[in-house]
Amino acid sequence: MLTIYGVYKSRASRLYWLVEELGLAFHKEPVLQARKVPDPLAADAPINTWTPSFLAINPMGQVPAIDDDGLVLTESLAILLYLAKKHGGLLAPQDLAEEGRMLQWLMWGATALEPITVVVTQGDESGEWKTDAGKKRLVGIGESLRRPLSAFEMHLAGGDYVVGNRFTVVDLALAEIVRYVQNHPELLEPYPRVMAWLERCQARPGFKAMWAKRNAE
Ligand SMILES: N[C@@H](CCC(=O)N[C@@H](CS)C(=O)NCC(=O)O)C(=O)O
Repeated sequence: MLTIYGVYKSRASRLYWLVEELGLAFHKEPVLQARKVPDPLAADAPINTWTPSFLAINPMGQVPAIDDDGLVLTESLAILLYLAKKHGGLLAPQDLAEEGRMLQWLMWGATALEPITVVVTQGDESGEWKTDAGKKRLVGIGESLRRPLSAFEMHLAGGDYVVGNRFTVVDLALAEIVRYVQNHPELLEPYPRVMAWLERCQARPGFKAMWAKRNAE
């Protein structure tokens, strides 16, 4: 049995999208981020990223994590590639060259893009972007996005999807990372291909099913 640790409103959303795409049965362990729990170590606190039983699964104290018939994995992007490869089909790499390209883009997502886009969601949550200082900082974030998103825009001139001219697990992963800035259209407007690609990815029934469950959480 596949157990997914993490709530929909976390990076676990990318795994919940993938299981919709693959039609996989799974058990959800709704581990909350500790910052969302008033007293995360209280005896009656809901299971969260500081709960000792969860720290035994991921000593980093972060979601998502999975337990797949005893194989415990952390790091959402690694889990996505693992599950896609395990269950096969066109979401997964079809040969070593495709796997190399997928790894390249997943690493790019984790290192060049997500550290910037995640800051935007944090500011959304804290209300920082409504302040004058926050508005200025957001402009700076737009400038930091120029290099990775221009490169991505250029890549998408070669096709509708990132690897292999079809929707794959890499599109799913990157779409979730780009989604973090979607509340701020001015950050994406300079990149029309990226915007159209994101729309294509989010038009999929798998995304819509995940999103409906996320909104209901
Ligand atoms: N690189 C990790 C990052 C995981 C991560 O930062 N998860 C956040 C939720 S989106 C978390 O668990 N935060 C809780 C905390 O830091 O206490 C991954 O992609 O899985």
